[in-house]
Amino acid sequence: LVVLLAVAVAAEEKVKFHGYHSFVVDEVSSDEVSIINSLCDTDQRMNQIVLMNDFLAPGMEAFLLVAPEHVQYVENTFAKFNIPYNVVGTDYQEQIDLVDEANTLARETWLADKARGVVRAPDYYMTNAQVNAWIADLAASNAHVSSSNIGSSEEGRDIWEITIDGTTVSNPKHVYINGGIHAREWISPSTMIFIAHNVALTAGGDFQRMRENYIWHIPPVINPDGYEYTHTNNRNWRKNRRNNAGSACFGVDQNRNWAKFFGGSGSSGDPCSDTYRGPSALSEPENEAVAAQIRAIGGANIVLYMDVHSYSQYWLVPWGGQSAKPPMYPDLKTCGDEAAVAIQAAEGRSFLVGTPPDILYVAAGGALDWGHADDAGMGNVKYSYSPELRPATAGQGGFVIPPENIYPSGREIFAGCVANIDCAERLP
Ligand code: 0X9
Ligand code: ZN
Repeated sequence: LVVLLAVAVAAEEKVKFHGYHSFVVDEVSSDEVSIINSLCDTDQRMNQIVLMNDFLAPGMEAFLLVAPEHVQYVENTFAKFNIPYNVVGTDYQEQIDLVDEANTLARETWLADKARGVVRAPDYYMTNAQVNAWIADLAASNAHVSSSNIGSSEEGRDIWEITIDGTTVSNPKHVYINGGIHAREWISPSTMIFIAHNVALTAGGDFQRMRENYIWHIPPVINPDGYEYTHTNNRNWRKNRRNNAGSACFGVDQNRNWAKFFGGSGSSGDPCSDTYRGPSALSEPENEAVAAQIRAIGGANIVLYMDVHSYSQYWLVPWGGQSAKPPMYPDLKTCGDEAAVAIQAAEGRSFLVGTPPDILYVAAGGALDWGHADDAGMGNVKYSYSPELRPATAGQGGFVIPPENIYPSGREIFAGCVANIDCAERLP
């Protein structure tokens, strides 16, 4: 209790991870899943032995962030159970600080370029305020770009959506891509911003073709409260900042809160869990704001919907909430595979294509499933995906990777989108 109180009192200060070790266990067995789960904190306020995978299933790479005073204990436990492991980092705060320093430099260079008239996509991780100012600027300087405030977060922040309509065809279809549903996955909003910038402005090639043929809708940060919190309080925050009634713990996992399979396995009813689903389907205003936009466009008019995460390098296909596949799975998989080929050709990285249960775990209430489902009031988009962006592993940086990744991530994910869209148009 004393520890919990101390943690609660300190909660307003920025959480630091000095000396935290990054432990990785490759391809965990089901026995190892149980051992690791009992080793890790069950309460998000502890921050002592943190399971960075929100959920662990056999076959996955486990990533544990361990406070210095518990490193010996974790090593002993792994030795006792004969679990092979690697320590891929010994100071998580240093990893965070190095990326922050690189980010400051990248921002200064971008601002200096801008001052001398060079307009290019931001290659630094922006704060909420910077994202919103950038969106306003893009819309103000380009007649075919508009910005709309699609709703308010739990704490009252605006949720901005970029719309790019440079179409030259009649009855154009739409593309809808949302970023930043999980706060700590910083490469997601930046990749969305890269794509928005280039679809809006780049002459020639696929950017121009995509601009002229489709109306693009991109809200890059659909969890602005959580995103802000990763900048001000805890780089490791995942959920939104819902003040949960009757609990001392904050936050709903917006990717367990959607209506399809709501409440099913892989989601938690405990507000202190990182996969807390919330009190009811679409209880979170941030999700409802996105849902309303997709309903208004109409799923049949949307050629591609994506809810974009990091990390692991996957191109996830519905269903996430159950092992059985949707009837349209063969087409979804075919086009996902074509996306992966295009991604590989763009920057040389492999992305694995499949359903969450097949390659990760069952997780009910995800945006991916709501996007695809044709139940009343749901997305009804045939081609609905949840990419997990770079890197592939915790050892390659996990959620905290240098801003030099933003352009290549943008190029490869845009290449994946183009291939996915072209495939969708080709199939009956
Ligand atoms: O667990 C998630 O929400 C996603 N992984 S993450 O590490 N970015 O949190 C996977 C989402 C897969 N979608 C569904 N299972 N519906
Ligand atoms: Zn995520």
